[in-house]
Amino acid sequence: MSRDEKSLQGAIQAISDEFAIAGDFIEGSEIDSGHINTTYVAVYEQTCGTRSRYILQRINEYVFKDPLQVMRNVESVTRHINWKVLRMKQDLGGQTLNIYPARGGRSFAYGEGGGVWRCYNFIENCHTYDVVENTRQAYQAAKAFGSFQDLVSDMPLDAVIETIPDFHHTPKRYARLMEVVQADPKGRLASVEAEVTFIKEREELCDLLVDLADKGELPVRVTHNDTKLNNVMMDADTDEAVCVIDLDTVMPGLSLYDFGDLVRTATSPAEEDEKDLSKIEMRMPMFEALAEGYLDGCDCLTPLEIEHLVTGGKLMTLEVGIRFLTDYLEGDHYFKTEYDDHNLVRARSQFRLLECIEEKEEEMKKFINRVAKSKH
Ligand code: ADP
Ligand code: GN1
Ligand code: MG
Repeated sequence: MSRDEKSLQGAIQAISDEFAIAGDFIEGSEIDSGHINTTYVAVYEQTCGTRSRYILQRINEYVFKDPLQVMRNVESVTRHINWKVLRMKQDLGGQTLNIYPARGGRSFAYGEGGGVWRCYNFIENCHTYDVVENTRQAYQAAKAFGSFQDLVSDMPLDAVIETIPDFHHTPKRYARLMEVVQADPKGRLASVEAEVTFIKEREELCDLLVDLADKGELPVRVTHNDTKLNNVMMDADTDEAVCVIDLDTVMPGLSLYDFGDLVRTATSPAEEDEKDLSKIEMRMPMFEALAEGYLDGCDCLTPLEIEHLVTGGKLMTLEVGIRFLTDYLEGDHYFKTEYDDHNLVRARSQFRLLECIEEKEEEMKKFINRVAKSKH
């Protein structure tokens, strides 16, 4: 075992031993599919020989300024939805995200090197996808997030606080990008002028949903706010959606952000960081499966929300592109990156996807009209 590997094993054991896990630590590993938190899996063996896996996560404090509030939100949400999943929505797969207590009964522990850590049960016999392979996966993922919306629809807005203020306030995201463009702190602006022009041409889109929400025409609900495809665990044998994860951004928001991020992450056959833009596509069959799944999972949407489902897809793709580009210009402090231009590559792929969505917008809207009529 290399020195790095030994120290990783030691770090995983040290933090997992802070939690109420039975048995002996066997081994650990890191999961790197998320862009935000540090996520480990730890395997423990009980005296009877049974092995169980656990998730250990360090909440990213650069992103979440108040990690303990994140934990309070996650506690409220899991308390609110888990009994319903087990009692009424077993068809969702039956596995729920549960917090393991730490020493002293708290829901978190401080790591040796600092930081707030938590422990979850490992959702078994499942995996996540970064790219959707077929319409069944698209339907299942969207149905799970639609059902999630349904499950939290009776939660009062003040049961969760904003863990990241103005997370999906797209006009503020736009304004922040323009400030960073002015300041150009890392001298990277020259390489992104075409992208900045692309965004400026779409400034009106940034305001659209926030304006409708401000006027009271779109309901502010408790929403997930980070519904990318790899935030839902799918059964490894059947591709059935089993459990929605990554609850750190569950807070007041718009359902259209949730549907929109599914469109962003589950319609293209290419990865989010695809460099070859010709591989990016908005596949209508995937979009159709997403719309069917989301509307099957959630029946609380108003006619105006349904009318703007496609806007949600366009907006989230633009907004996440703006966020990647802002992070690139600021020096890559927010999203985890693997190489120098990673955030720029991600931003460019979002803008290409947005163009693809714009090309098919009318067709997408027609489908939504049809499917909404058939469900009422
Ligand atoms: P991030 O905020 O960094 O995206 P996530 O909570 O989404 O963190 O976790 C990152 C990845 O870890 C997920 O995409 C999933 O593959 C895996 N993961 C997270 N929680 C669990 C769990 N309870 N069981 C199994 N895998 C999990
Ligand atoms: C982050 O945490 P993760 O990887 O599931 C980000 C989302 C972005 C997404 C882009 C808290 O999601 O908002 O849309 O990356 N999460 C946070 O891939 O900022
Ligand atoms: Mg995630």
